Amino acid sequence: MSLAWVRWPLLLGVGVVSIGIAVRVLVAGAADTPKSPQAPESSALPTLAESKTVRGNPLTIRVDSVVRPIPVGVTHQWAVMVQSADGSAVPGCSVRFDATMPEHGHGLPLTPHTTGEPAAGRYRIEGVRFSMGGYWRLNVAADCDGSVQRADFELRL
Ligand SMILES: [Cu+2]
Repeated sequence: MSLAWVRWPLLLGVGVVSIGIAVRVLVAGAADTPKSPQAPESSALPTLAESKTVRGNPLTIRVDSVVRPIPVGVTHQWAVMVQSADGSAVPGCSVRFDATMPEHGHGLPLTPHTTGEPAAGRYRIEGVRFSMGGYWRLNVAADCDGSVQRADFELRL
């Protein structure tokens, strides 16, 4: 009897925390919506902390490590988000995710592959494993009904 009184507020509390996280993620995504005209193409690649967006034409690509901090020597998942120029999610794309270490001339020990689209425009990438620390370059491409976008991301582990 008295336990039931304790449990309900706990369950409610957990629900509120989860919603809070979901809203924060959505807000973080929305904050990336471009408000100004495209900046001139920079020669420097975007440096990736744990997630990064590359705005492109016709598509904007965002990558997110599902595991944080990004691990070395552990197979883990990434997520690739694809948006159109107006910021809306683009579903049904064919997404490719690969990485190389340009300074060492090798790639990943496994071949990452897209295993699903858990939300519209959000693609699950499995089989990502960085074999060592150092400078990696992620090569991501999305083919959405003939609109093709490539984006490279720098990653230092
Ligand atoms: Cu290496």
